[in-house]
Amino acid sequence: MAHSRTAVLVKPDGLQRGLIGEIISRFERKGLKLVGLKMVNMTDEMLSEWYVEHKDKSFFGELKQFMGSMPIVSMVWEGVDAIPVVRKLVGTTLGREAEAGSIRGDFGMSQQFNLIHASSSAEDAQREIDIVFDEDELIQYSGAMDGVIYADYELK
Ligand code: FUP
Repeated sequence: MAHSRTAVLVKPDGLQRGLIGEIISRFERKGLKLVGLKMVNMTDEMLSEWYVEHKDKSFFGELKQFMGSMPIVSMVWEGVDAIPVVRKLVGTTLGREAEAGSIRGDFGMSQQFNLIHASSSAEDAQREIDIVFDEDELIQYSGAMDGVIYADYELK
């Protein structure tokens, strides 16, 4: 099982709520590996590409305005099945219905102010990573704990 990568953004509300450490900590303790991290002011152009699937929706403009209003913290996490694993830790879109124990379920009430974004497919992950990160900003290193997080056959 090859490791895959997923993109995470802590949105302006997550930054203002002081949840950066909490969110990083949840992914770390799960066993995911951080391979990219930076703070970014998302431009309208970046956000139009990021949310291209929503470009015809009524909330598109408002969503971009919110996401561009303050810095976001962008991350790339790596692990076996990283995309669905991170989606599960993040929880469903509407905070007040999201599962208790998930990030949105534990900290959010809103649909738009739902604290965090996580890639939903391999294609989205690659596209989203490319919007925010240059290739040399993604750091390759061996995870010292891989041998206790995964069995050997899971790393092949
Ligand atoms: P998710 O994959 O859970 O982040 O959610 P979606 O792709 O369905 O939605 C993308 C973003 O649009 C979410 F952060 C919430 C936001 N949104 C609105 O702001 N208004 C809406 O009516 C629906 C979604």
